[in-house]
Amino acid sequence: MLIKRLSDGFIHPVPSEITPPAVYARRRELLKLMAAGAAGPVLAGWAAREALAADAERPGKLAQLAASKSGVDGAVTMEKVTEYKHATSYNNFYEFGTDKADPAHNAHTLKTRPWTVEVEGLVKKPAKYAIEDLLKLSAQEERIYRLRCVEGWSMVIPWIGYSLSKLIEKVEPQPGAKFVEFVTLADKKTMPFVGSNVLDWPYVEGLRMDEAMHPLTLLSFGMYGEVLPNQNGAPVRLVVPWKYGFKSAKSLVRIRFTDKEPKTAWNKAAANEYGFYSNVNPTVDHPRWSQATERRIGEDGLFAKKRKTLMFNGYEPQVGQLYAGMDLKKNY
Ligand SMILES: Nc1nc2c(c(=O)[nH]1)N[C@H]1C(S)=C(S)[C@@H](COP(=O)(O)O)O[C@H]1N2
Ligand SMILES: [Mo]
Repeated sequence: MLIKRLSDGFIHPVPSEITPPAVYARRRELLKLMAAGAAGPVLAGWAAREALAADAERPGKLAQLAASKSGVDGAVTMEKVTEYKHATSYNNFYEFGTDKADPAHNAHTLKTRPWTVEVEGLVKKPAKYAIEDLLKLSAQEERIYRLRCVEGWSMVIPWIGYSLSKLIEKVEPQPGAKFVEFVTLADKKTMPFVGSNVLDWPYVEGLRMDEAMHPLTLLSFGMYGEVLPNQNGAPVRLVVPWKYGFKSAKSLVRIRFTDKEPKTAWNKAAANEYGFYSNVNPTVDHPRWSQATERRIGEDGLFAKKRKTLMFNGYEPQVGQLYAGMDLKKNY
């Protein structure tokens, strides 16, 4: 059955079919088959050719990062994935400047090896993980998530990583742990804006324990089949797809379990604008602008229609229960 499907065109795609999205789709198909344990000699030959084809279509020039297709229901497969060039050139990473183009220009100075992530606070097994060990802690999965910035733009990105819950289970939080704090690198030598007063460095974010444990919350090491570009938060970042982009802290160095709500960088900078929860909510306006619509990066021509922003960024079926009974206007 499987072999027949493979011989039906997967093995010998006509050259005109080898367009980047097609190669990408077939690579994903292969990974799915491999995950199902269907890899055989025929497939292996195909995989070798496919790898060559994929190599020619690599979005960047970074190391590849293999991942199987995710079983977590976070995909937005009906939507077009944002082009790599947009996802890597329009960024917020204030350590490298406040203009959207700054991180792509400046983040080459970030040194991502050696890199460690310290897990501390209210856990039974505090540990300092070398990035190499963190990468191997659980199987890498590819998940297509929307990322929606509080400023009103969004992207659809094929992230690679695994649920943060895998790490949390490993370190065994103590019963008193109610929140998780995420601290990111603040290195004046390599990050030109650390030292400026735009934010109180280091950049800090936080989640409630159940949010951190939710399977959608991704500890991400890559995107588009490769390791993360520096400007996107190398070598490891968070992706919390139902919250505004600023909750997805980049270049993590410390994860701390605590009994108190962490003081986050944006909340400290402007408490009335950036609350702790920061769930994507089209009915709660930012004090200075509406959150009802968004523009998708790459589709932003003069006449491109804005999209309606969805409650919890479209992940309401998965995460709505976490906030049952909470006043989401008060807890913005
Ligand atoms: N360390 C750090 N992480 C950060 C930021 C930052 O300035 N510093 N910006 C946040 C904001 S506001 C957004 S919208 C996302 C952007 O992620 P992207 O560049 O991969 O799209 O990163 C978030 N993580
Ligand atoms: Mo953002």
